[in-house]
Amino acid sequence: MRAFWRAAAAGAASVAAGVGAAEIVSAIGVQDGSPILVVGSLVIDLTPAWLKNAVIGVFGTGDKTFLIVSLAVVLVVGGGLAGWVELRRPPLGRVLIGVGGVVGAFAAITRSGGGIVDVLPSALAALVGILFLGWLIGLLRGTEPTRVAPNGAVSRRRFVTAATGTALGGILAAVVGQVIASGYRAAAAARAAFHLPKPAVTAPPVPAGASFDIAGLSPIVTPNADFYRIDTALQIPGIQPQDWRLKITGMVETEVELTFAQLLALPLEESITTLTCVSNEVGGDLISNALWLGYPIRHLLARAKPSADADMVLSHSQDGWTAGTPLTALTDERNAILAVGMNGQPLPLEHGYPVRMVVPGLYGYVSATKWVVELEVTRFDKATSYWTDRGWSERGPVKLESRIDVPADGRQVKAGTVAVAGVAWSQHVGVSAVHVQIDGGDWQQATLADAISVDTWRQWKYAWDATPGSHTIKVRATDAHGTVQTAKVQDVVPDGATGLHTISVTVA
Ligand SMILES: Nc1nc2c(c(=O)[nH]1)N[C@H]1C(S)=C(S)[C@@H](COP(=O)(O)O)O[C@H]1N2
Ligand SMILES: [Mo]
Repeated sequence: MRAFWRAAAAGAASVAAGVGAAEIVSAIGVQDGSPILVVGSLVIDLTPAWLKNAVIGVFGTGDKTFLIVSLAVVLVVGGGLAGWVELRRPPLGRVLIGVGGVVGAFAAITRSGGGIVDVLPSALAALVGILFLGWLIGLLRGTEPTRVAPNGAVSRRRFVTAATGTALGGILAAVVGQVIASGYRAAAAARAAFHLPKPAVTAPPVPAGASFDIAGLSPIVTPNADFYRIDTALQIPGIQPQDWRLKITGMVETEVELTFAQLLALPLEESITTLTCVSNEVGGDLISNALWLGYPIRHLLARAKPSADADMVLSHSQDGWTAGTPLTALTDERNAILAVGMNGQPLPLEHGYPVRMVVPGLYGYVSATKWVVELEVTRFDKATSYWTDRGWSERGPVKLESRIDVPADGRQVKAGTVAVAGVAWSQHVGVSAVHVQIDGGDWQQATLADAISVDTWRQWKYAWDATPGSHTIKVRATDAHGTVQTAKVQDVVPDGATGLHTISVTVA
């Protein structure tokens, strides 16, 4: 009987250790994969309405607490069971913990916006739980009296210390994880309650002819969930909108300070702008296009009155990241904005909630500061930024590029007419033509979809008469100045890749 309780305690402690480790990791990295929260929200979704209502009837607004406490009870009881089973029939207890991990992973991946990385915390929880269970049950077995050591080879105290330490460590880790994530979660709650103001200036409608209906071709406007994400933030800054301030400082006549409420009260403008990363390889997917809602930075800079010899704005993120943008890119007529909305939604947390910069024509590392809190007017010969300090170029205009989306590289297609299609961009200049080359032959003119603006990518398509065999397909864009995209291969460092996207396909 004593052994039963000790084994159960070992199991519960192991589960605590696993969950604690996972809570810490999800708080720091994955953000949404907290096993407790994902399983909790899965339970909420699966609970029939009558039971939900009954629980809310009894516990009122404490229903969430009730859920978390119930889950904790389930984890302790389940862990206890695993410990007991592990003592009697190893490795069934460890298998049971593994099953728990699978449930967590399932819950994580089926959450809206859940992705494959969200399974990691649950996988880690299971792994840590299994390791601790094996260790603790091993110790427990050692405490059983044997002929060799009548009082137990391992002292009971050693087992009790190990199990208690494991349990306390796990609980502490879970609590610390919750504390670390609380800023992010509070910001997520504020974002969920926030409704975007109506634009004073709406974006011109996307022309019907801006997109071709071809399976596999990138949609002309990228849904938020599919928008590429690049940043150095291990923990996404959780900014409460009421705490957000933008300061314009440095070489200005008057410093300007703006609250979120003041920003929202300004006449906000919609614009569709493609964003791309300097680390995008030729043919890569670090490029997306969204409808932004924001306020032109040039109006704010006009209030601050930069001094005549300033030529750069060093924008600072809440988490200390910086970008150096040419002052002229923020004061000329282009749509350089402080964005609060993305595709009709408040900025997603990972895309800069509550406020980020969007500057057409420049790679993100020199312009697209997320969680922006300060615009420091300065000079290129006085200040450097996060990535220029790490060897990337001071200036980062987006290069003329094109990409083949369909057919996918390495794909097998049927002989006959095959739709070859993709996107091309020459931000702030515009694309005037796209050509396709099959097996090194003549460059053939592709059909361009209507442009939304010079600041967005443009779809193209080409009807290829595919004959059986292996073929290579290349694409090449020409910009509105008549400049032809270079075939010269350059790596992404220091200022963006060049070269022609080339794919191979087999025609059957
Ligand atoms: N605060 C902050 N802003 C940032 C970054 C960052 O690391 N931190 N990365 C930049 C880079 S390199 C790019 S390409 C864009 C990507 O924006 P996205 O994640 O919304 O696509 O954000 C930019 N803004
Ligand atoms: Mo980037």
